[in-house]
Amino acid sequence: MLIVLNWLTSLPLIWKQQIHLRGTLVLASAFIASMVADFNSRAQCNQPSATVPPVSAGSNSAPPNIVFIFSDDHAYQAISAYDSKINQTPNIDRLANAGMRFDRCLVTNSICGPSRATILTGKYSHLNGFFQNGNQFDGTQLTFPKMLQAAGYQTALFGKWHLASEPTGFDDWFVLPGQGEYYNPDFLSPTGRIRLAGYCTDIVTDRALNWLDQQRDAQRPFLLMVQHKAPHREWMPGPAHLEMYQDQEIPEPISLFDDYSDRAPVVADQTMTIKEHMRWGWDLKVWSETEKASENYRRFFARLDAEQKAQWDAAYEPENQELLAAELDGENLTRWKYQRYIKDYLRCIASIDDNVGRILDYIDEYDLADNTVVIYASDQGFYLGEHGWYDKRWIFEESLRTPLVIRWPGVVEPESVNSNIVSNLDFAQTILEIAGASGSEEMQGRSLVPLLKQEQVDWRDAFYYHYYELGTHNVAAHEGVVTDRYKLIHYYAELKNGQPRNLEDWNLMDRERDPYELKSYHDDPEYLEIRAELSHELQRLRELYQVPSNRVFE
Ligand code: SGN
Ligand code: CA
Repeated sequence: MLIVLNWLTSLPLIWKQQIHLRGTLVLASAFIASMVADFNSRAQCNQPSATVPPVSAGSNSAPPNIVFIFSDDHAYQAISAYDSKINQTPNIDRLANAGMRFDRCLVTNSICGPSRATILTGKYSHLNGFFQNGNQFDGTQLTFPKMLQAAGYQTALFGKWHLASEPTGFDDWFVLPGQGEYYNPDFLSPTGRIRLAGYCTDIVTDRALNWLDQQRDAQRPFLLMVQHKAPHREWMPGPAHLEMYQDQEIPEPISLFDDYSDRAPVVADQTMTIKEHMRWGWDLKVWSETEKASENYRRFFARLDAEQKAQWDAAYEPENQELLAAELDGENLTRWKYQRYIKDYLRCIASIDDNVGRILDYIDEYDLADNTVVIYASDQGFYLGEHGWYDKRWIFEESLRTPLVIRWPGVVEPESVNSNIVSNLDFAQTILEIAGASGSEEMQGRSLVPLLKQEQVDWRDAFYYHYYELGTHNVAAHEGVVTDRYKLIHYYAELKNGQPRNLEDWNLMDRERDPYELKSYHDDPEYLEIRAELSHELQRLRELYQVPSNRVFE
């Protein structure tokens, strides 16, 4: 099913029909036929056969190995190398201490599948065809793993994939179906489906290490992608971390009680607040006696064996009983929910960090460290109570920004920090250049290698963002331009009471005056000039990136 949103916002959208599909409202308009043809003809031009470039003659005789460790929804606010106020991540910090931390890595579309598609292709959603979760990735497209294969690399992928089609461009792959499960998860591989006992973050790492040990061809460089499910909702900690942070109070973010005033009304219309939208059972792990008899409860615990379930109950039950006795309400209840949420989220991250350590230890032990580039990143950022929220999607800073740390021994100066606007759009070209392979003309990012080498280069000072999905968490479709200091945001469609409607709302954020993004200056006469400049910049970037005047998505 295709969705087309008319870009000419002065015209009303012609909504022909609405269909609920897997929880996401799918909309269709009168433009479908022409836009299908348009996207398909563009997809035809992107076939890899003609465009896989030859191996370039690299200056280094031994191209480096690349280990790409990737998590799902890991906020930079929860990494101590990024000055976290709430946790410690000693192993991710090992990477940052020996490499470069990027302080402003922005995603093109802050949601899982689209971010992954952008990373693989080096293209915005409108060119790689993956606009929102639920789409199916066109695996015939040119991707950086395919190009590394063509350059002589052995490639392997473990963990979360979430692109619906089978992985392409990997010699070996072993992935979670869909979102995957935290406990005793199933995996898909070319040989079928298998269920493995244990905790997902550990198993993904075990498999990756086993591949390094048993399946790696020592004569060739490799790309190893280790992609965790954690710390995705519903934030289920592993057995080793269930009791971490008990009896501790985690600091709250400044905007936990944001009232959404002074911004476009759509900002208040989302359904992703800690206060209202967390489910008592699945999210907060407090099951009432009635719910304990429900199918939901059975499903939640279906994967845990008796021992795991007993450990789980021992960790949560005493606190749950205290909560019931305390009869909290109002802000105190929200505070309690925040504590439960953030502790579970951080417990999931503690496991990721331990497992990052296992990979780094292996690389050290087998003398691979000197010629292996290690990258740590997430598919997007996440709200850890800022604006009262969990989840992502918005152009606001916490979900727009994602962590990016790169260790490249002998090239990247230890403990270096970069504050340029970089993006997941740049990952493909960066990895290709690191490998000594050429990028493709079709890719829309830029290699970060000059920044990694701290060379003086002209860099982008404005960035284009576009979020499309209407449905889960009721976030408006919006696009915008982002600079060091400002954001101009255009909200152009939303669901109101489950119905789609056209919107024409704008916000202008000034992070220097308002670092927590609590107020729009769009209608402030003082900002007329900057508003005009940003608006011009938005148009320029739309042209540069070939954003179609009608948006199409499946
Ligand atoms: C699920 C989550 C949402 C989350 C989306 C997308 N609900 O639907 O909270 O926004 O995934 O996440 S849940 O109850 O099923 O956990 S994404 O990382 O895959 O994009
Ligand atoms: Ca994600």
